[in-house]
Amino acid sequence: MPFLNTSKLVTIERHIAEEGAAHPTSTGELSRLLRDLMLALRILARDVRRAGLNDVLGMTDSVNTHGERVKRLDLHANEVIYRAMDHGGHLCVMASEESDGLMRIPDEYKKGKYVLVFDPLDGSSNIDVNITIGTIFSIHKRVDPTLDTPGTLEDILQPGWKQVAAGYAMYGSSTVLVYSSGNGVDVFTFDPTIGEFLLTFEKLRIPKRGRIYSINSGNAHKWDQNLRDYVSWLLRPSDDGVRPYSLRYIGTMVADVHRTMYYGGIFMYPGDSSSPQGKLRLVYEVAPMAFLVEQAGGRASDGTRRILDIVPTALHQRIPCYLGSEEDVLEAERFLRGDR
Ligand code: AHM
Ligand code: MG
Repeated sequence: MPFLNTSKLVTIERHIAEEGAAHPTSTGELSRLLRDLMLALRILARDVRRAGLNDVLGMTDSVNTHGERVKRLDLHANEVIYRAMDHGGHLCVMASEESDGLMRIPDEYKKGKYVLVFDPLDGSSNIDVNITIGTIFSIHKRVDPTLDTPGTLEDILQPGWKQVAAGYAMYGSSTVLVYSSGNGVDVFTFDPTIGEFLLTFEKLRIPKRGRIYSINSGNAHKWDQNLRDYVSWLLRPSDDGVRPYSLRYIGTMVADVHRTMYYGGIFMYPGDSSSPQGKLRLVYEVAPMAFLVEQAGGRASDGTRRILDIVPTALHQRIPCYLGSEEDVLEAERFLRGDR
């Protein structure tokens, strides 16, 4: 698959504004919210690139040359996003992997009709060793958009199918932004020389089937028999040459799902005997990725249910996940039911 399928020179801000203008009832508020978020992502793209130079790597209690306490990069990312978003007047509340409770909009700022949840730096175990990391975000409308009061937990605990937009930035060999507002998935690549995300791939489609699976096999001793059977089956050569599958596992969900979006196959973080709900968080990790995967024509399941139908019951709730090519995820579900 080519990695550039458009000849248009379009920035993400223009793309979002045009999408908004196509809706007759649009007030432009979502576009302005996303413009603020893009600023945060551009700052993070810069900071991730300069991480080793900035003394921000690793868990540290040290003090930098300016006498400031040095923060972990993931906490820094959390703050950058909050500071870019708290005063715009578009949000009523935020939540993040790095903050225990709700992130409230300060009293002095207007409360808007949207809710933002995010994982500021996904793949934290890879930060210190220069391996790809990312930022995941998801936007909902608040339950009652006519209110101008602070948002509540109820506004955050909405099922994934109600997302207005979702995306991720991936800080890899280049920084890419993968975004959807329900009109398919578009990919933008950051050009650091002009400070803009430019459209590089329109309407990305996940192949119906892939030949790559992605899972932390170090946990295999804790998997149930059906999952073991599925992974063994993936590794058994088939007469048609489709199997065996290759294993790829980066350990950053953003990067493992990004590869799956282009090449197809399946990314899994299952439940196991010590963590029945797996590791990944429903609200700000799995639901936004599931939205993007479905928007690209793929399938996203917790093994038995469509991820986007699940109503969260807690902010930091975990959920098993199987994301990727439609046929691969269907096959995994069959095995997990014991139908194979
Ligand atoms: P994080 O949000 O603390 O970075 O944890 C989430 C990450 C995912 O990006 C990745 O898929 C998973 O944890 C890897 O976990 P493991 O090391 O157990 O395989
Ligand atoms: Mg994460």
